[in-house]
Amino acid sequence: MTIGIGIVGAGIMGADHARILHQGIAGAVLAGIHDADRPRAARLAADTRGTRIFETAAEMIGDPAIGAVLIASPDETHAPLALACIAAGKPVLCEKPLAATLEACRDILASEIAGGRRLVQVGYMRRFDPGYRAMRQSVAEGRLGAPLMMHCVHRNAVAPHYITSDLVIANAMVHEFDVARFVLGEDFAAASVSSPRASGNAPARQPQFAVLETSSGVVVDIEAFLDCQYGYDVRAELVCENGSIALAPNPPVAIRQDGRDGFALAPDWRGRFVDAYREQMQAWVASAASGRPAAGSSAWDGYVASATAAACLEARRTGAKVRIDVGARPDFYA
Ligand code: ISE
Repeated sequence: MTIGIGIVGAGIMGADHARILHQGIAGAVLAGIHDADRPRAARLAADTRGTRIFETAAEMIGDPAIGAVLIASPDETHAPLALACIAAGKPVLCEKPLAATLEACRDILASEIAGGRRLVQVGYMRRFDPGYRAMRQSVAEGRLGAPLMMHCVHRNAVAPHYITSDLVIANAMVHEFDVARFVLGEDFAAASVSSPRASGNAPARQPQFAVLETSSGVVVDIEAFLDCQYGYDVRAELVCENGSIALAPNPPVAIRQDGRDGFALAPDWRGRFVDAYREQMQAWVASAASGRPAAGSSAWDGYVASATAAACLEARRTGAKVRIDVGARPDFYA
């Protein structure tokens, strides 16, 4: 059985997902594109050898040729689109964040639970990166003793103009919120945030530095600096009682040239996480075909990442340490 995938949004991420599908994902075919900007949809359709263009997202979601929907449109559209897909009984891979507000995240949870099927996977692709998976496994096996601290660095060369200091947290740092929970296997209990002064290269946007505590007392620090100029740089080290485990440079080859010895950096996340994006897509298609819940982040995980971001935004605003209480996870998401 081959599932027809419809993509909403033909921007950077929509185009990247279309390319991955077009290059070949077992059990799936790119079957439709919708973008509010029709010429942009037409360009992507042409790049993917004439994929069908739908005039509205609703038409695409309702079309029998579309078996599952990938949402890569602006954040405010995620919730209405995900709700429409749940109503139509179609699996969804929704780019992060799950929704633009916590209330909208809760609407998605309620609608999925009411429908009785887990249809939503959130595009926190780092869960499919081998480095983070190895960290998670080492925690699960207890090989290095109990985890004590996790240090995370998240740098982009240059951020788009619309990314505000708040969005550095709500749109970029959310990756660390999700993947640190994935690695540690527990929720956060408290957050505090410091905002260093802005770089002269991007005077309107401050880097953000968060310190989170998990319920068992692990401390996770996260630097998010989206204007570092030199490339895409994501690092993580988990420090445990008897050793530490860290992400290795990616790609794992060093280049010696012009008197230097070093590792090349990808210009942005699409290159750094190219394999993770592909694995994420393949896992999503497999879950859509089998009807089993997706292997990646669930709607609950998406909600928790956004709730953690909301706590960090409050901590940034008030300068206080903020308690994080996401409530009990419904059994539906166990
Ligand atoms: C950006 O906002 C993203 O969406 C990417 O997924 C992330 O890896 C990148 O660092 C963010 O700035």
